[in-house]
Amino acid sequence: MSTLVMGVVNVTPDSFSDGGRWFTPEAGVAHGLDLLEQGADILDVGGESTRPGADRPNQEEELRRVIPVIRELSRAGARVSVDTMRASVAARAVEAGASIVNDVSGGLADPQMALAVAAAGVPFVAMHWRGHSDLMQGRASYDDVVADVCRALSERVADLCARGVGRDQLILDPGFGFAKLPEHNWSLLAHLDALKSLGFPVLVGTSRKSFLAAVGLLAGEEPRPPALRDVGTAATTVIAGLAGVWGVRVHDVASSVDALAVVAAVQAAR
Ligand code: PMM
Repeated sequence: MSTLVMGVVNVTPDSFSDGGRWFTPEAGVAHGLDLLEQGADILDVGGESTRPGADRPNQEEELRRVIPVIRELSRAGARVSVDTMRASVAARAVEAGASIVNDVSGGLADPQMALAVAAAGVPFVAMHWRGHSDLMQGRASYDDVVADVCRALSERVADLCARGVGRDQLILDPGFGFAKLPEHNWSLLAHLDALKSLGFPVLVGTSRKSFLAAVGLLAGEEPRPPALRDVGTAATTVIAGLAGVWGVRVHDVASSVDALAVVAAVQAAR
């Protein structure tokens, strides 16, 4: 099966690459519709920035941000995921039409998440996570990042399944940029096969992340700002597509759709 493109719809004032751009519900919906036109298979709607040091919105504020956008985009026929660490938000989002729950904490931030996902019966993206954004970069230390992330994700699988989540609901994500230094992100990208060998669909979220800021620059050149990381992101989409992952989560949908068409053409020629 070919790799799916999940387009990012951040309804936040402060996400690292696009914070504030689609902050009203109308702007969020219009952006989602635009990403659908560019070829997105899934729209990932989130109301909380996970940028290092970002403040968390309270539950009411998070619901106020995401629910109207999810409702409208679902009504328009989109397959929508909700990017949240709160069980209550996940449950309300599914009622509003979301058909995937994407939790960057893999169910660790809210002890009720597993129950909510088991009850909803929808696919659940469990990402590798080591704590909220104020703490995570202090925890970017690994013996062997690929083995450590695989082990941690296997533990999440065991815990989630013990709490009633079906194995067939799970999608795993190594969590690029979350408690990871650049070398950790490159190792994980180089070893997507190890993640796939856990036996679950894999989601890759490298889009515009800071490890892409300095790649290929000459000495003395400034790191690229997030908006100039889409070519690098598309290159990671090629790598993810060749590895046969389930999906890529990206801000610039058009370039990843093109990148995956190239992957498909090469594979068809083999
Ligand atoms: N990254 C961000 C937010 N949500 N969800 C998953 N599953 N994987 C990710 O890598 C991921 C995510 C942070 O990026 P953003 O602030 O630009 O959305």
